[in-house]
Amino acid sequence: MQERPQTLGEFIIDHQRDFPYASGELSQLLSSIRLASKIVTREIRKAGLTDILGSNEVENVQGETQMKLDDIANEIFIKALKARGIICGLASEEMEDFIIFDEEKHKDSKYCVMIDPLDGSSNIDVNVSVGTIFSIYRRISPQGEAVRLEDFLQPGRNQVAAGYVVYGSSTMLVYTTGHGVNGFTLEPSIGTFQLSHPNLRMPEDGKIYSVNTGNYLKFPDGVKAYIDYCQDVDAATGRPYTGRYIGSLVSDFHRNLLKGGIYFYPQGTNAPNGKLRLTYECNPLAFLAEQSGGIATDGKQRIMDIEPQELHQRVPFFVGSKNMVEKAMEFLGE
Ligand code: AHM
Ligand code: MG
Repeated sequence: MQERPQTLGEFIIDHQRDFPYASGELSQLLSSIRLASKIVTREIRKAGLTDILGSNEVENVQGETQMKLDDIANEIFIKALKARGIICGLASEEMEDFIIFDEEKHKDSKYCVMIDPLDGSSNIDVNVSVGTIFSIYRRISPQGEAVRLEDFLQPGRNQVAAGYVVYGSSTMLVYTTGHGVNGFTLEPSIGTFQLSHPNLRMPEDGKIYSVNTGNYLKFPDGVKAYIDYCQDVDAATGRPYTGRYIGSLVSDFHRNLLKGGIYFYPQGTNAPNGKLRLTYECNPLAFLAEQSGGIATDGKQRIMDIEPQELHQRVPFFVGSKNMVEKAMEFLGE
């Protein structure tokens, strides 16, 4: 009989020894994310069947219409993460302020979580993949006190772990603790995540570019020139590249991680810092990109070296295969 693939639970316990002084809290935290993502999977899978589809007709803090499933996913993750008393606070893209967990059971917890519970949610109505993005930091304020804003405004290089769940044709959870990137696919009949993509490496080169070209005229000249380069014909470098843009960051990133490619959401005349949020979206994906051999930059500096100034800060974002991002930066520099 074929050997059974390792489950995520087994993998987490096995890799606890990557952290010599770890007390098991991070493992528990990852288990809570695993549980929440299974529940969110269940909700998403039946979205077309129930009245949870559609807009809540309320706007989130970013002024965007919030879908009902955004709320549901947000609550599921908060509940799962709060239940075990393993984190001291959480910030979510769906909420203006961070939440402090200060009940007795949280008093010794040293981790805080930043989360985009359902990214790309405008795709839900049309049955296209969406995702959850998460990022874990060790608090810098003293344990036992209420978590503070500074705990959430740490640069991405301080991340202890980060990952995403993509609710696609299958549900996959991909994460890193700074020791490479591993991907797990949910086996729906038994409800366990199984190690399906061990030690993921993003190809150094790729032939896919992902950008909303509808914004072309608003982009800086360097970005326009790079898009023109992607579309140019040159057999030696395999151009024109293939344009693929789902409009669901996790899915676009995931495809490029597996196949090689570049995703970018640059600044534009309408959006001086682009659209994506540094803390909830760019930092965790930058950590995964770097851990798999790729690059993530805002066009000037490494994403994970940016000192965040506010929770919902936006930054231009260029992420993907090393050689492709470097090439794009050449155009931006000119
Ligand atoms: P969201 O967090 O409100 O869902 O927005 C983020 C999403 C990304 O998933 C996606 O890459 C991008 O917005 C698409 O934006 P646009 O439609 O402007 O191209
Ligand atoms: Mg988002």
